[in-house]
Amino acid sequence: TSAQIGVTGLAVMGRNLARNFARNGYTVAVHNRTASRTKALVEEFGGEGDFIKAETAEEFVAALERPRRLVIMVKAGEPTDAVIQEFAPLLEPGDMIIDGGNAHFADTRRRERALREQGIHFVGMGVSGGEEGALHGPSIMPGGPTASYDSLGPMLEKISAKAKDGAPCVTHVGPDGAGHFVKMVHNGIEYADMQLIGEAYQLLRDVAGYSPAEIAEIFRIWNQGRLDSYLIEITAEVLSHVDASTGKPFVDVVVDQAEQKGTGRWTVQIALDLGVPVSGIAEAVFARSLSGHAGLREASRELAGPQAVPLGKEEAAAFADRVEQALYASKIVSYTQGFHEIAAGSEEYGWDIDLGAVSSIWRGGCIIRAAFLDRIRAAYDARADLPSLLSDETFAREIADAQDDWREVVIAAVRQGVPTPGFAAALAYYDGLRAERLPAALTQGQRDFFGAHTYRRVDREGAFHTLWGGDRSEASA
Ligand code: NBP
Repeated sequence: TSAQIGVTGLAVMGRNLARNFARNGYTVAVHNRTASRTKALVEEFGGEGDFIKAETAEEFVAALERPRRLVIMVKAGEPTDAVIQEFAPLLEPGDMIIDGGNAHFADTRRRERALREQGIHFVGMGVSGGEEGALHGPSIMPGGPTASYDSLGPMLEKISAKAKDGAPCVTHVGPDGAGHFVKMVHNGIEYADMQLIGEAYQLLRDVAGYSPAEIAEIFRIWNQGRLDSYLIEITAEVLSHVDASTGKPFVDVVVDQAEQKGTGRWTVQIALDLGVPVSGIAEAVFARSLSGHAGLREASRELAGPQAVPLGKEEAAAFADRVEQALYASKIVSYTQGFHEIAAGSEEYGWDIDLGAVSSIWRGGCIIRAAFLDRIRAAYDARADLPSLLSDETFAREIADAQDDWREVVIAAVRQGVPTPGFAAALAYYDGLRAERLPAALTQGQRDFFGAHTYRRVDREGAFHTLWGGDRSEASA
């Protein structure tokens, strides 16, 4: 017998993905650099389905039916290149290499180009949902040649998460690096979501005066409404958890320095290159980085702040409702920015990404899964060429309803000295887009003054320069 699919790289993700394929009835060839992992997988989980254990690369390739489908699930970066170099010479035209790691999309583009010359289909595949997702159904974002999706797609649809309406959380995102690009932005949005939830928590604690357990209850209530999402749900779990050794709220015994692996940072770096304002995601990345500067924070502890006045009980409850509005409005802005980045990447690289389909496949399996994504899906269904999520009538109306409270929350945060870079940046983005006139006109004047960079006029076509150092007459440039 031969395997319909092979997985090499059997750490948590690869092992669980291999088991997921096997549990869905596929024969799976399994391989890992260190053979003991392969052995352990088959010993522990061999009963779940049909596995073919391969010790060498040659055995692994020989076990696969043709065209071969070979999934790589190793550490992103050099290990991925090493594994490709090991296997590519053993493959034939039409075979597929599927990289399920968190590769940078530029690496995926490079690898796809190189392997295409050999006739090998390279599929850069974003996988979200962590180890649980890999086992029970992740959200899958495959890129690569359309032809490879014809044979790979049905298998991925089987192992993927399913949205509440039963739709599989996978789609062919687009050519070459499109899948990994979308996975990258997914992670950037995840950073922003987490930051906004963190800000809501801190406001409820420091301004409204609630305890972590009380805040957990508030999040549980929010989770029954429009904020219903995996991240809100686990936030309530984390906040209600009590540390066994001290009896204190768990959140109070954890060092408040957030780490990051890089995909959020990539989202911001690429957004800078594409000229897309993803201020909410950027603030989330910077907030993690600020938290990690322990020495700087220590040295800054004595800096002056406002006299904080905690709210009374009734005011606190009303304030919590406002925070819900601020969180929801800011969330709409984060997604607006993230989808803008995907649209810009799609345009830049000619990927033709269907934004509605992207919102669809994030509805299940992944970390940002949420009822909210159904609304985004509906927005793109209503209008496929929506210029921005904020142009959708429903979102525009919801923000209109939320904006007074959103502003009040940012004002309260500023007044009490609670940092809310996510809420504030989202609001500034919203007001920036709304503004009739921006000071960009002044910026253009300054640029023309010191660098003769020219400007355009509101009333005439063309580029102009004012002779600032002379008689200040205007010349066509
Ligand atoms: P790791 O990222 O920890 O990678 C460990 C695997 O890489 C092992 O199988 C290891 O083999 C193999 N490997 C390394 Br390291 N260097 C190698 C080389 N030069 N040649 C061959 N194999 C090599 O595993 P993971 O946490 O399961 O993640 C796998 C991929 O999935 C990563 O790209 C990750 O970013 C991505 N991802 C992870 C998550 C998550 O929640 N963890 C979610 C989504 C995506 P060995 O056993 O011989 O050392």
